[in-house]
Amino acid sequence: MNARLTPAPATGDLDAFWMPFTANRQFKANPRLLARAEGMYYWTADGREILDGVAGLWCVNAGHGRREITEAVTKQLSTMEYAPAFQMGHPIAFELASRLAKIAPPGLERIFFTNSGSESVDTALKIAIAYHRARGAGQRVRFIGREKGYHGVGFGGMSVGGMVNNRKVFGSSMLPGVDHLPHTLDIEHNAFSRGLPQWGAHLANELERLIALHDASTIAAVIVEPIAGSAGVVLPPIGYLKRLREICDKHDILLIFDEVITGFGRIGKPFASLAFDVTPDLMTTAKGLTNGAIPMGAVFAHRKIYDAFMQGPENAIELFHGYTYSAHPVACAAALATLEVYTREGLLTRAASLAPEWENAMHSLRGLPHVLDVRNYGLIGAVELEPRAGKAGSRGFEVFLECFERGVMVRQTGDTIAMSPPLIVESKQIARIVETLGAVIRKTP
Ligand code: PXG
Repeated sequence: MNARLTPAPATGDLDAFWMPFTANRQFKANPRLLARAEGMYYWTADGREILDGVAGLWCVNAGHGRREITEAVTKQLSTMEYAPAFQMGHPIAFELASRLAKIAPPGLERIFFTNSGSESVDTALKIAIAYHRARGAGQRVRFIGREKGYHGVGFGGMSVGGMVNNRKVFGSSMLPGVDHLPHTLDIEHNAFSRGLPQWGAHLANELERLIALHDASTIAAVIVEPIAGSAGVVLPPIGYLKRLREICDKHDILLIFDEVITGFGRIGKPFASLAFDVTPDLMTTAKGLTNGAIPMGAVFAHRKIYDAFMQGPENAIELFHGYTYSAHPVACAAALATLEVYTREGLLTRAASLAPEWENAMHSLRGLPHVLDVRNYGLIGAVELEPRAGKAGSRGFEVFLECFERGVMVRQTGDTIAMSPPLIVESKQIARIVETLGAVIRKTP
């Protein structure tokens, strides 16, 4: 491995931290330690500058070290560090929910707070089941997810998700009654599409087949990412999401969009459902909600869903669900400050104006050795490399490591390199990300 990677800190001991989604032994032998961040950059523990091509993990949409967010968090910590949200309230939780409702897709004006994308997904699944029950359709308990989907790591999200490594070990512990749509990645038909692929809208019709198999009366909801991120960027073919919406409407099935990655400006509108003009019934978010500064998620529910719960005696708790840290005041303060920054700097729509430049830069990588596909939308991009025989993922990992060595952080999933820079990215930084990646791909055998 590479000897120049960031050395361990003076305190030395990396053993105790069981790292998430990481090859622990490999990492601890050659750690990559980030110590500071500002704007578009990280600095490693040994002082090297790293251009952030992934917004942390798709979350730092306004760039690092935003003073307004830090100040709001500091102020809230010194005013009231915690307040419960069960049978109690605090003002900024309501203020934040109202602000979010104003930028929400049409009708999705009721906001349930969580602490992560995984919690948002499991919350949305529970709301879907409870909603049908509240309407007298308690037999609607099945979910339809999609192959290559990623909906976090809770038992619900894992079950509706479709990434084999996240599932295979936990087989018998999954939710029963889950089925999966086919994914929409088809390199044979769609390689090097610019923006949304033309081919594949008909794949949404597979939903009719699953409905015919299980009967609509047993299905609570369909959950998909408008654009799948974790699986290496999978785009919806033109017309696909609209078709899913039509089929769900026809059969009274709820449609859940998981916008943990696409939410908060990533593709040039506040949410993908606005960009694609398809409105789900429930929308899960996290990440960009607080610019990654404090953990927080939010489920946006259509008013009709909330209203269905507001029946029965007024002193009855309508939904037996919530977290100690739902609407944590410090997270609410971070989110409010984040929304201020997004609004003032036009970041929720900035990706739309950068998209053509981003697309051209990404597609300049077409024709390099081992490049099978380039995909892009908004400020999301991916380059799929040919796997080495018998060593899937090794080429992707080497490319990721060498980019880091050259001062650019990208994200690797198998042999796909994904990018999603902070929405403040400038032209010269787009050029640097893509030139570095190109140079590394050229020299990686
Ligand atoms: N849904 C979607 C669509 C996500 O992308 C989650 C749920 C779960 O969120 P939490 O906050 O529980 O992690 C995610 C998370 C990657 C990568 O490399 C993506 C995520 C997380 C870490 C890495 O693509 N997405």
